[in-house]
Amino acid sequence: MGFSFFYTLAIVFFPSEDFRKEANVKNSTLFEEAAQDREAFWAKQAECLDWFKPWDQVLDWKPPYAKWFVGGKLNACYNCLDRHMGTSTQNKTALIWEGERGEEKSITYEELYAEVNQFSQALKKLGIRKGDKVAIYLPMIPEAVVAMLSCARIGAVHTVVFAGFSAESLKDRMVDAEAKLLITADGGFRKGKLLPLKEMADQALKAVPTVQNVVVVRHTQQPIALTSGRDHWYDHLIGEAPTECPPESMDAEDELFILYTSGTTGKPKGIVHTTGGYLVGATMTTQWVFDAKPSDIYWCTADVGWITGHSYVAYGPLANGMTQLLYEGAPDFPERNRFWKLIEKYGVTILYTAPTAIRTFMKWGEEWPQGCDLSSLRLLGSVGEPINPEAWAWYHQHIGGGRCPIVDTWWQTETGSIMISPIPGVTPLKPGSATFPLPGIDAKIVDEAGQPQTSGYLTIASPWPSMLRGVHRDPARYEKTYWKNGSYFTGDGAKLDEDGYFWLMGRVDDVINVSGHRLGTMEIESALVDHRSVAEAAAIAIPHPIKGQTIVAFVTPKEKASFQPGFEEELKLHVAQIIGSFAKPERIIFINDLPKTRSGKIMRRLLRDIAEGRVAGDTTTLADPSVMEQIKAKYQED
Ligand code: 7RM
Repeated sequence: MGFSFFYTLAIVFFPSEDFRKEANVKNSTLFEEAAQDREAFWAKQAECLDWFKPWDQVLDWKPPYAKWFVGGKLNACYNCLDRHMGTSTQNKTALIWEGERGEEKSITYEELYAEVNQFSQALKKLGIRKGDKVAIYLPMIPEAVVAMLSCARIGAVHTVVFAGFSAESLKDRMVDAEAKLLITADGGFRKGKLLPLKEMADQALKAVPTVQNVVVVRHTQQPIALTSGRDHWYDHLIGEAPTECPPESMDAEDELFILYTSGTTGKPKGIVHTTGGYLVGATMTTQWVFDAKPSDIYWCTADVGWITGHSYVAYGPLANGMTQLLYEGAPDFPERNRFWKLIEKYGVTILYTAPTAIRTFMKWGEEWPQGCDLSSLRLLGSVGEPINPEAWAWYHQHIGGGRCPIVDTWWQTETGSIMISPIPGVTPLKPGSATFPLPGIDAKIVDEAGQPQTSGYLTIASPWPSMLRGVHRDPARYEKTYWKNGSYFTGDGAKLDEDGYFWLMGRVDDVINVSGHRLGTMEIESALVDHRSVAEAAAIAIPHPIKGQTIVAFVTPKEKASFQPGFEEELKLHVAQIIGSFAKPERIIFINDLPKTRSGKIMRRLLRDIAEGRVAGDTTTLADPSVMEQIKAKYQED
C-alpha cells in the first residue's frame, strides 16, 4: 500500500514537441514491429551494422543457449572505425580527452583508425591471435579504447579490469581468463595523486604464468621498472608497427569480450559477450535511448572497466560515429564544479552518469552547476542503481535546466545493453521509474513459480541479441544462476504500476551496489576472513544517502588481542588490498558470535534489522538467540 501511494503521486513529464520532432524515434512503431515478430524485428535492426557475410538464421535458441545471426561474419572494430572512413565522420573528432590536471587531447576517427591499426599489428607481433585473451588494466585514457578496439580487430578477446581494482583482483581475473598479454600504464591520476598501476600489475603478474608480454602506456611519466623481454612501451611498439592491419572476419558468435562481475559467491563471474548480437544491441540502444546525432558531444562518465564503459563509451558511440568526451579524474578536482566546467568548455549535449554522483552533487549544492553555462545539454541519462525521485528532480532542474528528458536506464553486465528505459522523444517520464522495456525486450515480473505478477522478480522471458552467452569456464554456474522456468533471472525485484511502468526495487540476492559499484557480500566476507586474525565475518549493505548502499561488516576475531583500536582500520585496508578501496566497509563491528541457524547459516537479515534500527525479525531458528542482544549492544555502543 505504501508503495502505490508513492508512485501514484509521481508527476508525469511528457516529451516536448521540439524534442520529439527531431528525435531518432518519434513514435511507437518500433514497439509495434517488435511485438508483432521479435525475430524479424531484430533482423531488421541488425542491418545497422556492416556485415562481411549476411547471417543464415536470425536466432538459434536451445535454452538457455542462444545464437544470434548464425553464420553471419563481421568485425566490431571495422564497424566502429573502418566504415566511417570515406564518410563525413572520417575527419570528425571521435574522442576528446581531458586529464585531471587539465591536459587535453583530441583524436579524429581517422587518427583513431590509424592508431588502432598500428596497435593491432603490434599485438600480432607479440603473438596475439584470434581467440587469445588480453587483459586491459588502464586508466580512462584514449589508449584504453584503442586497446579494446585493437583486440576486436584481430579477434582477440579483451577482459578489461577496472583500474580501481587491487593487484589481487587483477590477478584473479587474469588467471581465470588465462590472459596471454596485459596492457597497462605506468600509472593514472586521481584526486591529484598517482595511481601505481604498473607496480600493482607487477605484483599481480607474479602469480599469472599465462601472461607472456606486458604493454605499458606512458601516461604519468612516473618511474617504473620494466622486465626485459616481457615489458614493452606502447609508444615504441606503435612507432615500429605497419600502418595497416586488416580486420579479422569474425563469426557473429565469436567472443568479443569477457567482463568480470560480482555474483552471490566470493568468486566473480566472467561474463561472455559475442560479436554480432552484442554490437547490434549496443549500437541500436545508443540510437534509441541517447538519440545519437552527428552533432552531439556525448559524455558517459563511466569507466571502461565497467559494462557501461564497454557499451556506451567504446562500442555504441563509436559504431554510431559520435563525438565523445573522456575525462580521467575526480568530479571535485580541483573544485566541485569540474563536471560542469567540462560541459561548458566542450559544449556537451548528452550526459550519462550515475545516481550516486548526482546525490553527491546535490550534497555539494546547486551553486556549483549554477556558476557554469549548461545550456548545451539536451538529454540526461542515469545508470547503475535506482534513481530516487529527489535526485531525479534535482538533476532535471539544476543540470537539465528543466528542459532535458532524463533516461533512467536499467540493464546489467549480463544484458550487454540497455533493457528498460525511456525513449526520450516518445516515453512520458515518471521520476524514479525506468519506464518500459525497450522494443524487442520481453521483460516480465513473476513470482517464485514463474507466474506473472505486478510485484516480484524481474525476468526476461525471451532471448535478446546482446545477452550474455555464458560464464567463462563455468557453464554450470551460467545455467544455475541465470535461468529459472525458461526465463532469464535478473536478480532484481520490480513492480508494475497501473500504467504498466516498471519500478526497480533493488537486488533480491546478496549482490550489493555501493556508489554504483557492483559487489557481492560474499566477496567482502572472503576478503575479511582472509585476514589472519579474523575467524568469521558477515557483510551487509544498509541504505546510504549518497552511495545508495554502504557496507557494514560484523566480524568475530580469532584472538582477544585483535580488539585493539587500530584493528578496524587495518581490516578495512585489508579489504581494500584484496578487492579495491571502493569495497571498504564503512563500519566493522567486532562481536563474539554471529547470529546463526542450527545448521550454521549466518542470518544476515537479522544483522540488517539491527543495523537499520528495526525490531529484529524471527529469531527462533537461531542456535543461540541471546547473541542478538550482545550484537545490538555492541552496534549501538561503537
Ligand atoms: C549497467 C550496470 C547491474 C545492477 C542491476 C540493478 C542495478 C543498474 C539500474 C539499476 C535500478 C537502474 N551493470 N541497476 N541500473 N537499478 N535502476 N537504472 O550497472 O552489472 O554493474 O549492475 O545494477 O540492480 O541488476 S552492473
